[in-house]
Amino acid sequence: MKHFFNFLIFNVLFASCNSQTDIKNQSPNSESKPLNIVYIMADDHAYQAISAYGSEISKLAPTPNIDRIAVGGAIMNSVFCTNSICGPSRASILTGNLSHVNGFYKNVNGGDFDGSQQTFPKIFQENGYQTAVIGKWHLGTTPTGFDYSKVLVNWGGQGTYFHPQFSINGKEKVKEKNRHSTKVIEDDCIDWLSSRDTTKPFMLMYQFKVPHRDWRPDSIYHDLYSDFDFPEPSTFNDEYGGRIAASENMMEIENHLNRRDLKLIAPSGMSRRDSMQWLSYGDNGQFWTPNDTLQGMELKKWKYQKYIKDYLRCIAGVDRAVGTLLDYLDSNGLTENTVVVYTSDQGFYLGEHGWFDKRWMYEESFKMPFLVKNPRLIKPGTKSNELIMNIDFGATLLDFAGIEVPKNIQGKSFKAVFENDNFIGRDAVYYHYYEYPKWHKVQPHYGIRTSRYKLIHFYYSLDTWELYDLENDPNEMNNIYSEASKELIESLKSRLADLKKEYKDDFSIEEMKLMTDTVIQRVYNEPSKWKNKN
Ligand code: SGN
Ligand code: CA
Repeated sequence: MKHFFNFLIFNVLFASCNSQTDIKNQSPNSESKPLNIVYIMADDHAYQAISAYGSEISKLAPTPNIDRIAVGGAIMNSVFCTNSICGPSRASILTGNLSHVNGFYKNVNGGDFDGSQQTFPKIFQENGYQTAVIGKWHLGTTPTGFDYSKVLVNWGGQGTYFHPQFSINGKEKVKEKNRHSTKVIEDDCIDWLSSRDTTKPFMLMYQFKVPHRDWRPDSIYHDLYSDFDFPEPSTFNDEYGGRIAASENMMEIENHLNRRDLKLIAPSGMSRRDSMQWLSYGDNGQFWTPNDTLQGMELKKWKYQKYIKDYLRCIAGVDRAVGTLLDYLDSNGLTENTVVVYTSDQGFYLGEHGWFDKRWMYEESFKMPFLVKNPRLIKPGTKSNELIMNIDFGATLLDFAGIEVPKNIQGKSFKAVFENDNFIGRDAVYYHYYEYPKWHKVQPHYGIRTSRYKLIHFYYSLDTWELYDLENDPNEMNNIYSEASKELIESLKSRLADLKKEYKDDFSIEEMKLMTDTVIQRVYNEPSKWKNKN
């Protein structure tokens, strides 16, 4: 217990010493024009749904504009999230620190992000950059470190696809009446870029709500992909043998998609409360079928097609919006001196293991898509398998811009990957997920992944280890923990212990369970004074 509260004190000290960092006014670099940054992030965009990554479904639903970033720059194949849910990933990206250090480690009962901490946008701002964040934020507190913010605030900070509500600079609230959320964010970004102070460089965070559950595309995409079906992934009918934690999940396409997800319409005449209940039927595994003849495997396949098509239709909107931005940079002479990143707050399941959602340290939700263009540095068509974590993003962007990277963050710049063919980076990445049981009943776990192996410990109401050989079993269907050599397990456990120490995450199991159980109220989300106003 004492140790757990030490962790809170540690954060406070950390935050106050961070604010002392003085890295003012280093010149952006030797080139005549300063380097701008556009950081684009979607919500729950799986790498399998970006055609640059080459999956079968992405061949049928390509993303030509997002791919332009990879063509003109680099595609990173081994970028990992350190806690695969929305707020925690965003907090780690902003601070360069793991969840237990920045304090935002759960979405549910996890409180609000402490915006007084050092973040990479603040450092850009202190170095003369104009900074803005537009779109999804989902951290409760008003964004800090930005000259301009316009972020989604309704539906618990998730925002909605239609009639989304935004807060501008934490003061003014606006509700969109007509446009789909992607279109609003797309237009707002171009408006901000067009009206910016052109005497200063800029750092813009362009963050979409899509393709988050419940996957509602703009009506202009309703007919897309309606004349064919997408193939199901090879692990679609996984039965979770040898993986107890996975077998307890509540995120199966077959059993946990609700009526709202599949766009059923509640019977007319119901009260709002009853219709909400009717629509969320299925969340807890309640059986339903849209018509009595659709049953069994046919029903599961039907659900998958509904899900994947709406998901990919949402992506079509993002791809368009990325194209709009890239075209704007081209036609305003900005392409050569602007870094463009495309990523997602975490990965996502598109039917692999029979799932939707994220959270697990298994590849599809652990791995983040990451495409980056920096015309001054990165050779077009670069491919990298370097092991990167989301805590590295801010450091790398600062480093690209020639701004000193603070020493007191856990992330590291990976700029050298693009400069030096012999660069030796990390030998392993670290992961820790805490939220339980809501949503989707994923047991808290931590682990280590090297380029070949992955070792996971589920510790909350289980005590089980899993080990995967990613070279021979890339789909992680075969937990080899009980049959692997003692030497292999010992060497991975010893490296994992080193990482826990290095990242100051060496709490006892009891303390970690307490972190899961601790209820930290949200204070800032949807201030009550807004609730009844339009
Ligand atoms: C909502 C979703 C969950 C999802 C979480 C977290 N349910 O609660 O399915 O896992 O968000 O997503 S919903 O029925 O309300 O859509 S995250 O991206 O914010 O982490
Ligand atoms: Ca997310």
